[in-house]
Amino acid sequence: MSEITGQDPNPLVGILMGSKSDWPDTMRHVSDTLKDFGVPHDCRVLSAHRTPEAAQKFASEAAGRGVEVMICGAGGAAHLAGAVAAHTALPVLGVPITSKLNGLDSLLSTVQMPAGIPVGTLAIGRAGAVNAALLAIQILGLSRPELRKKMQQFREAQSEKILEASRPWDE
Ligand code: RP5
Repeated sequence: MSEITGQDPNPLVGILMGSKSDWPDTMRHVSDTLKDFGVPHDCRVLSAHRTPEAAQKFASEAAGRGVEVMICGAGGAAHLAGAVAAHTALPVLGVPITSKLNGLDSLLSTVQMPAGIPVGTLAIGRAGAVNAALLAIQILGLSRPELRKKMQQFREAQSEKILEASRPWDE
């Protein structure tokens, strides 16, 4: 299993995952995407159930550390994003991890928040992890023109790749 990376002392994005097992297939893609955009982030393994006090502390101290967006990934009875959202007014994005029930349990546990405490829930697995990072960058980009520019370049490169794939048939 690859080492968990991304422990910047001055993070703009705080990343929590319920278990080390969430890293290699899923949460690694959050960190990799943020790295591609040069966004400092702090990745930790903390669980809503196994380490509730530590997860609460991280959530309630995040804004004071300069964090502007939280991303939480958990699988199964995935309560981490909701538990974090209960302890911070920062925007919280949830990534449902693929599980023994193919992630449907994780998705429903993350998305079905009661009115009043929102969690922005992304897709199950890698797509959700990449998109959570991209959405966090878009949120940060509201006050950072350089990130908006990088996002525009990313989208242009992405479109070009798709068009490139269909070029042999166009000719
Ligand atoms: C959740 O339980 C974690 O987020 C993980 O997806 C799942 C299984 O954890 P491990 O048993 O692999 O540590 O809390």
